[in-house]
Amino acid sequence: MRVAALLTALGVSFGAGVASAAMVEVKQLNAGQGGTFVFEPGIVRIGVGDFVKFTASDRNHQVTSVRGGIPAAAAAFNSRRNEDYILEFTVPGIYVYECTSHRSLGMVGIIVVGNDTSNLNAVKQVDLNVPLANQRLTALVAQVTR
Ligand SMILES: [Cu+2]
Repeated sequence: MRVAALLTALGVSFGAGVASAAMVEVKQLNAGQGGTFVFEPGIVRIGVGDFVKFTASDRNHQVTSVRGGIPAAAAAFNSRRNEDYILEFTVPGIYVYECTSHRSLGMVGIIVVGNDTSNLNAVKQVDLNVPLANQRLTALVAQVTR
């Protein structure tokens, strides 16, 4: 996975007839357009097999998938603090993730893969146990089907 991501970053193609994967950047920020302690953009839409690069733009953040907030067939993920994190998304569906350190400050985000919203009802059941985080998540979920 990491080798493939690196090759993609270097612009290496994987051979004739294979569509090249895209890489979308999400910044981990102390402050952005959506307020303080945000991922920006808060919601991104990618194709199956595309990559997201979660850039450690500001310090002391990381990325963790939220239990019950990702497709059943998808693997949970967890990055280290202060590191750029590149992840390939091969299972279609909605992915809710957070910065665990700043969940209480509402630092959550959503990735929609393959325009698949089949786990939308499960995502709507996610409870982050913090009002601000739930408020921001609800606002992002409302954008999923737009
Ligand atoms: Cu954080």
